[in-house]
Amino acid sequence: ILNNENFNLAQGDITDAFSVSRILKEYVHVDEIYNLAAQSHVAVSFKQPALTWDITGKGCLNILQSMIDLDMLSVRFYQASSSEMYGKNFDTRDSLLSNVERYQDEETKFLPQSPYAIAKCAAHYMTRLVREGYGMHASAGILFNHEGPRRGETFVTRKITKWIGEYCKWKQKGIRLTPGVHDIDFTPNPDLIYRVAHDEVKTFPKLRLGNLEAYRDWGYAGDYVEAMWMMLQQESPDDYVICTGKTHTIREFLGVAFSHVGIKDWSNCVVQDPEFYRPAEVDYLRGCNDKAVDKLGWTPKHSFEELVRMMVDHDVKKHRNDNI
Ligand code: G4F
Repeated sequence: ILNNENFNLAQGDITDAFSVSRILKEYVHVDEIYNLAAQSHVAVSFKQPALTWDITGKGCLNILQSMIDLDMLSVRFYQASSSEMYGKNFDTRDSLLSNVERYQDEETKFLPQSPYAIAKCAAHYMTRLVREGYGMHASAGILFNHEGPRRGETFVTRKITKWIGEYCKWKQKGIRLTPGVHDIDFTPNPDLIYRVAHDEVKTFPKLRLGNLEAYRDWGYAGDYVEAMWMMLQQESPDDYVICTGKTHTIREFLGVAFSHVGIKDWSNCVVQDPEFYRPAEVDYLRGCNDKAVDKLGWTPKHSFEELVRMMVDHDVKKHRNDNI
């Protein structure tokens, strides 16, 4: 994208209202503004709540207030809202045990469970306010988890696929596997995977994760970006849930990812570590995309299994090519 002659990178800081306003002054005649700026890691938001608030919450205010002050009321605006805003809305047990299928949609109440989600709620309501108060074409996409090979390496999906890529590379490293790891005559460290070849013992750190029971409605990021653009092409602004309508646990993600590289039982590869549990968890996310399908004509094009395999394939290939 940096080589595209139509692409301009302007340097600024979303938390600094003067900086935002200075940049927007140079671009008052643009057609559309998309705000995807965030400290978007939920676990990090518990450790850096004020920073998260400044970027994720106040950042949106800084853009919208600058647009009002600069009389940019006819510029279309997109806010990246998040399914994290639903928070504690459904209890997993309720959702699974009740006979009725349960989904979150545009009418579902927000019960945010993290500083990140609270900041996203503030930005969401600010977007609605400028739409209703100033007549701006401001829309919010309530996006459920969207993933792909470009996902940051500390989010659970990419953390898993990156580990698999590194592990496959390690396994390939030319050591002939000797059957019977049990023959090792010392107590193995349960945090490590061992391989023995002749007299040589090789180790690899296991994948350390937190809660494996949470449900997420995971889709492919590329499909979701298309939905963002479609929202701003509508005659009227509105809020839309963007999701697949299907939900899976982290455990299920692990199952599909590991079996794609031929590992049926992944239990010896993963360690559950309290460090990766959060002070408050969002147990169950499953969206209803009826409104986006009906009004935007949008549908997700990639299934959960395709998404997982795409990410695993990317990381296996990446690490095979890297000289690690
Ligand atoms: O991948 P995650 O960190 O994503 P999370 O918290 O659902 O948030 C993502 O999706 C939101 C949309 O709903 C976005 F708004 C947000 O910006 C971000 O993109 O965690 C997913 C689940 C959680 O339940 C977490 O507790 O995975 C669980 N998990 C288990 N072990 C882990 C880990 N999460 C991370 N990041 N790292 C772990 O080791």
